[in-house]
Amino acid sequence: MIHTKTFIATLVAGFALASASQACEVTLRSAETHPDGYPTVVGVKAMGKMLEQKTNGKYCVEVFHSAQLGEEKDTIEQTQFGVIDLDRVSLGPFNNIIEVTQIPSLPYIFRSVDHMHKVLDGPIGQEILAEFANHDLIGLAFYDAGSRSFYNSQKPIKSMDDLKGMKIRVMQSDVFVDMVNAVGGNATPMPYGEVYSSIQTGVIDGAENNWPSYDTSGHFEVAKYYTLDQHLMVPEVLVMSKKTWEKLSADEQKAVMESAKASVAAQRASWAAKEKVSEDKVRAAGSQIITDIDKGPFIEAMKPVYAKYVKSPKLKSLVERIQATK
Ligand code: GTR
Repeated sequence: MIHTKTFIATLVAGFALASASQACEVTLRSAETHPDGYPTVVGVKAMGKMLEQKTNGKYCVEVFHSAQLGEEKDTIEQTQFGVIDLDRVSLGPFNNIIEVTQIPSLPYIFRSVDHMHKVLDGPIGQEILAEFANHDLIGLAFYDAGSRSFYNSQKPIKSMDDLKGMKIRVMQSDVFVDMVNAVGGNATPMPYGEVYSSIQTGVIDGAENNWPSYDTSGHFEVAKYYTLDQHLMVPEVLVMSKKTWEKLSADEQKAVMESAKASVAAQRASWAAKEKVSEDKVRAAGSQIITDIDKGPFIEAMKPVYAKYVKSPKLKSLVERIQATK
């Protein structure tokens, strides 16, 4: 939190054209790996605007996009310590910290985007968000991230055989390491910001992500074979540091929660539009998109991953409840 000195605030408030974030009393710092304009940035900015209105200009949010505050794993720690107020991250980097986040991160757990929305917008989503409180964080809302598919610099992947021995970057999560190894690849966990140069220099052969990330990271420039196997649908999550949360009054906490929930619509709309724009862009740039792929063997190969991660009665029942959600 940054408390702007009163005299500066008064001065700035006097300018009709002063931006909202300059005029507010307390600026909450939000970490973000993607560049400005990315749907998650749109979502968090919408949240900040609503919060500012609800608190009559007391609180605003500044998004430090493009990994200005560091890679996701590090920003999570800093948010736990209270150095960062808000963090928009994929659920993936939480997998090794908060066990329950492994479940919505399992391959092929969601049948469709609609199914994922039904699960996350209902009691299951709330239960998962509530778990963050045991880890110095407050889970505020889930955002969309479409589905992730494999891409590489070497050759078109049409079957699991083609993946054999290929070095594929995954997020820093054991679930994803096991997932890639289960389909015959050689999983290499690393931060997002290192992927471009690692593909370029041949340290890895490829990675996996959704259309907008494949586009805005520039990975399509160095890995032009994109196989639409859609093995993951990992939601994004917006969290607040518990340290920041505890400094707020009950009314202010309510305003934060309501603003975060309300920003989901803006993020989803931005996401749907961006997915199409990014897909068109990478196709036009010469990416080869492999769509004639049989997902059956990939789904089958994930069984040991489920067996390894879905062990306790609690997690088993969670998987069953997700699958039973219509
Ligand atoms: C993106 C996600 C980011 C980051 C990235 C990654 O789809 O939006 O938060 O997790 O994937 O692969 O590291």
